[in-house]
Amino acid sequence: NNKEQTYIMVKPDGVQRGLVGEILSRFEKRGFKLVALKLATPSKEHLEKHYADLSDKAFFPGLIQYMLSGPVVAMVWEGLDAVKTGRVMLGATNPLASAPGTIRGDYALAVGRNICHGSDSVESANKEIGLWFPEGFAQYTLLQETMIFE
Ligand code: YYY
Ligand code: MG
Repeated sequence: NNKEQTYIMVKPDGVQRGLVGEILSRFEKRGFKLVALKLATPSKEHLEKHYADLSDKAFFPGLIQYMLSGPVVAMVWEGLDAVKTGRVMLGATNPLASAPGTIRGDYALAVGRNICHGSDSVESANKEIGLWFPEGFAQYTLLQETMIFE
């Protein structure tokens, strides 16, 4: 099957606006398995690595400054097609283009304050999981798994 892991992060604006529980809850209720979770205060260097692909963009300095403005909640979620489905749950990068029902479409307006991050490919997910959780994470069985997966 396509069981994957994806890196999902509540950005500083999402934490400040009290949306951590809401975002966690959406992934839990969808049936994904929480495999890692922490409140983190990453360094500038760490964030520059996370967003390395965007380093030549005009918005990059502002993006890094915003990401440094407060703690973030770093998570890894596992399940069927987790990377693609995670992106669908987040909505489009620009919240003005995000469908209602998505996290950004329900809670955000501005591209530079779009409250959450999700890996865009399995390759990026593996890179991001390694960057944010070098300590690794606990293995456990999700007891409701037979009710979620065929
Ligand atoms: O993966 P995703 O977060 O949806 O978008 P990216 O193209 O990877 O850009 C990362 C991040 O940069 C985006 O979530 C907001 C910010 N950003 C911006 O401030 N202005 C843009 N025109 C594009 C992206
Ligand atoms: Mg991206």
